[in-house]
Amino acid sequence: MGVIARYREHLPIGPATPEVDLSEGSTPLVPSRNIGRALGLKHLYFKYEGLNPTGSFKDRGMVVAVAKALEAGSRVFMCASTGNTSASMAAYAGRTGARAIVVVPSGEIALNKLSQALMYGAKVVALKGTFDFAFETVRELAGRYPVALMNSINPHRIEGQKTAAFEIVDALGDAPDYVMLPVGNAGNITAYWKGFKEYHATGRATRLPRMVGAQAEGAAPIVTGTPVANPKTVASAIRIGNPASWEGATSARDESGGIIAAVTDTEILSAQTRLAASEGLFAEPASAAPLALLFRLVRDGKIDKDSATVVVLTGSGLKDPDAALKNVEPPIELDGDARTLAKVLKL
Ligand code: AN7
Repeated sequence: MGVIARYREHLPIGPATPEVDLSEGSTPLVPSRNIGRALGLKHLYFKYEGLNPTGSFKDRGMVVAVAKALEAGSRVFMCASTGNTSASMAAYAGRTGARAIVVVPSGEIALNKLSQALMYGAKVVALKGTFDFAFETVRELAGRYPVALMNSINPHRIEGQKTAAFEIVDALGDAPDYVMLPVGNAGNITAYWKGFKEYHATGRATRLPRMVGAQAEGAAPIVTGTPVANPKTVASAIRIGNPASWEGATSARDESGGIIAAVTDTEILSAQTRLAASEGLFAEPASAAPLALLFRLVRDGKIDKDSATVVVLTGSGLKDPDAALKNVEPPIELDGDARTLAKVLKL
């Protein structure tokens, strides 16, 4: 069952909305086995969004945006992307027989995300410049030509993405104390906050979480309060200098009593490795940013040890093996037999 079937009554879906479904959503909320204990946190969970059909949380919003675009008669979808949005849009376009046009910043997106967009049949343009420039360009085109803009300024994306907040409450029985996630174009933090507020308003949750956003130090416009002309970070998914949902992110932060802070690339890569090696969860670099921030907040005594914390792992580590491989020992190259192998391994 996809998110439209599961949360239909909370979504802008009517009898005229075509059925679209890739069994997205319903991702596991994995209790921490080792990191929580090491930090002294009793209730730490990972919302593993990498298990969505295209490997990221984007599928939740895309399924709703695609259903609504089809309902409105659109057959050409367009987006700018740091990779995951384009993979997701291309998949749903392929599935529904629509055309997908993807504009990515040339040389700036992870290879596996690019391979997804191409395999799902999108027309991919690698545009020279930043993501922010690609986004501006696509926005301009969408204003001028009959194409549906599928970036997260499309409100139906936010509607779909809020279902992740519903799932967390449905799994835990109430909202947690902290929800931590990476912030790039800032649609997701906006969507989560909307979801928690809606569940709270209907009484399904008795409280609201504090929203904690993580940006990368070289791409931290919301933290510094100024757009970044040339954002730089190993976490290509959140290499964004002028977020479209800036206002949504600061509202989520301020209304919830949360924070948005920056972490370094070194912290991101080390959190990514620790997450994989000690929890068995391989997430892409952007997804490790909130975990890196959690380490810092715990160190600074800012997180109550009895609190329930959910760290959202927004994308699969398989999206960007190049980034991951920079931070681990390479395989042992060996030309030998069982005896030499045993010796090398010190068995
Ligand atoms: C894994 O795909 O912007 O703050 O074009 O891929 O809602 O933008 C991706 C963003 C976090 C940030 N984690 O979410 C795109 C794109 C992963 C991501 C984010 C992205 P937003």
